[in-house]
Amino acid sequence: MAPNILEAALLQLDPSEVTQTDMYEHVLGDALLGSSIYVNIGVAGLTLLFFAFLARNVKDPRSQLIIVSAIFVSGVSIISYTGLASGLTISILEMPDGHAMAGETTTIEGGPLEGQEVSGTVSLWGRYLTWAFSTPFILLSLGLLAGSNITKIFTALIFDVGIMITGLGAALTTSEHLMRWFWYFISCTFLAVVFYILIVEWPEDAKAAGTTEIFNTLRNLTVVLWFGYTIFWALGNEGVAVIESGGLTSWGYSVFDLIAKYVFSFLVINWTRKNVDTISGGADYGATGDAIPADD
Ligand code: RET
Repeated sequence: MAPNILEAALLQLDPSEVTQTDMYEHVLGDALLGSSIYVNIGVAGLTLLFFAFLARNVKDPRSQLIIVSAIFVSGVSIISYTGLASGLTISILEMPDGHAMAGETTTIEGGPLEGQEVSGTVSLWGRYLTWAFSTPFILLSLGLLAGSNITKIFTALIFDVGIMITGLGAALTTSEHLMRWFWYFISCTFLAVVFYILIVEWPEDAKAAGTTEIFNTLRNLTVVLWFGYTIFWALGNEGVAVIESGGLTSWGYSVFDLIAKYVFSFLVINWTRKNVDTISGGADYGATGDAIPADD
């Protein structure tokens, strides 16, 4: 006989009873969710090797700096998806009253808790945490390509970190529904600062540096995709839950990541290795100490 409402509530586990091992098993047991994570670990690893191979003959330090910055986006991606796959940066959270997923339960898909109901929904909060480390390298390579100055690059990077940390705040806040959207609002204002630099400031710098064409391509890709992430968060299971499934929401981000990270980095690295003369700051670029030639 099916349990009545009271019995069902009693049978439900509290999220605090779900361990890291249970989350690891859940990812492993949920084909849709699991594949959205494992595919990216593989692609990140392959692109790390491929990009290093592509850039193997570049000797100019300024070109290498841009390339290393783009390569490390894949480095952070491995960290990010390994955190999710291992159960370390993924949790079941109970959404506050008023949220579309309030009162929802999650069925654990694998391991000893297989089939067990837990109150709350799966949050892949590790994504937002690690975006704080990957996206600055995307912007660094873009700012250097545009030949921008330290002040503008620094401004873009710190506001970018701000976007992701406040995004993490939005995802992890369970006390009050409105506070989630307040975090989201702060995050969007930081995004506006980054967009201003991308759309107004850097194109001027890129013109002077002779990199307008590649800069515009990468800038357009970035603005469209980053706007996409922002809308997708609002529509996914952490926002208004037009997309309720955790697995589908996760796949959405994974597809965005494939383009915003690997296609972006490929374009940066491939262009840079073929245009070292445009990018070069000389053999001493960035040298410190004794390597800097004396004036006299
Ligand atoms: C969140 C939610 C809060 C509001 C805003 C967001 C924007 C996220 C962006 C993410 C870009 C991620 C990339 C990852 C690749 O490694 C955090 C979704 C504004 C712009 C490019």
